[in-house]
Amino acid sequence: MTVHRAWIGLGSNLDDPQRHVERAIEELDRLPLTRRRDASRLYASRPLGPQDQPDFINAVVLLETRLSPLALLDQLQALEQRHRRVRARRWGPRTLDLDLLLFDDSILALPRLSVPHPELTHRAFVVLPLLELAPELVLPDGCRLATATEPLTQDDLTPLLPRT
Ligand code: ROI
Repeated sequence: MTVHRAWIGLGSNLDDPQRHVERAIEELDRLPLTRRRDASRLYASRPLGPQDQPDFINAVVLLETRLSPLALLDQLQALEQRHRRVRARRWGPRTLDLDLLLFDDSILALPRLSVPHPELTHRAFVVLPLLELAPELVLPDGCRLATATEPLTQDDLTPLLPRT
């Protein structure tokens, strides 16, 4: 079975979000047939969408996995459920969001899963942690992430102090 590289975006803005994200980063290393290869710093970010909700904590993780994209998606959704994911409304607050951003150079448009993540290049809280880990990252369409993104402002994104 081949080893795949999967990039995961993490986000939380409820119920001690830093703890949710830190625990999820550890738990991603324990998924079946999967190893965590790298993790970005944690970033505090202003909410995209409705502003009447707490700031988010965001991070990005690189996994090596022998799971298929849909098997990995199942694992990510189960992990979200173990954090008792609450998602009261669309674009509203949540305890843990795990997005499959990239899977090798795959381009997938399945009913349950679009890869690359359709919002990938529009979201500073995804792009900047990704570029922290992989400044030279090339997207499946052959474009470098660093140049594919719209002008993104770092203003709404603050790295937290390194975890000890
Ligand atoms: N805003 C930020 N800053 N970070 C997120 O992870 C995030 N996730 C979401 C919405 C509600 C769109 N806004 C977000 O799902």
